Amino acid sequence: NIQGFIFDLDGVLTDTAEYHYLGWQKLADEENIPFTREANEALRGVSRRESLMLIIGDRPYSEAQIQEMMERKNRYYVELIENITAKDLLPGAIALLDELRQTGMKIGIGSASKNAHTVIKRLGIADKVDAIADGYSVQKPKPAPDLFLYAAQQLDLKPQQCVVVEDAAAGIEAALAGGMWTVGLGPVERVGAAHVVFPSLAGVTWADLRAKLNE
Ligand code: B16
Ligand code: MG
Repeated sequence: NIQGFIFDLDGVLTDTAEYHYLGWQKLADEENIPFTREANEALRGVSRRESLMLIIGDRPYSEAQIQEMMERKNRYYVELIENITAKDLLPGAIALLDELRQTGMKIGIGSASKNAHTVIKRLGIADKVDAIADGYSVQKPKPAPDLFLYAAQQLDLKPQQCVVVEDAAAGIEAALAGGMWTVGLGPVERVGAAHVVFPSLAGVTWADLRAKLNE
């Protein structure tokens, strides 16, 4: 039976994708690499290095240059997320978090971001979260199950006792590989592999989830 929820951060509780986009766009412009808002969609839930690799393609950059570009983009990003407040929580996020806590569920965060702690603090939800797995927690990024398994371990739960809420295909894949229940947010073309799919968290209650997960 379900005893905990692990939430992805970007695209589920808040929308930092826009800030990631602005950071990557500035870097790409400086490097004269074509990049668009549409291209940024493919970077959802993808690690920082993997994102850069997708942007630079087969351009011959050295490892030192790659490191420098990752740091540069992160400086732009960190500057942008300084302005995040509770207003940046996505619709339905706080209501579901609070309801789940009231039913006694443990709450974890499973984010690929190395800035997850900062974002969680700025959103004002640090005291609603029992464990955070972030970009520093494990080596292998999603779609490997490692990040979510780490979060479950931190919550002291077995994978099959956890529900992962994700907006990225790689995140759903990771959670399924880890043996967890999955809730996909967004279009079926992206998160259709999940046990349950909703357009967003707006209006989603524990009763809805329990019914659909056959608890
Ligand atoms: P950072 P999530 C992911 O967050 C973002 O969706 C992705 O765009 C970003 O590249 C990745 O975190 C790494 O973030 O550069 O801050 O370490 O969806 O896993 O919460
Ligand atoms: Mg995400």
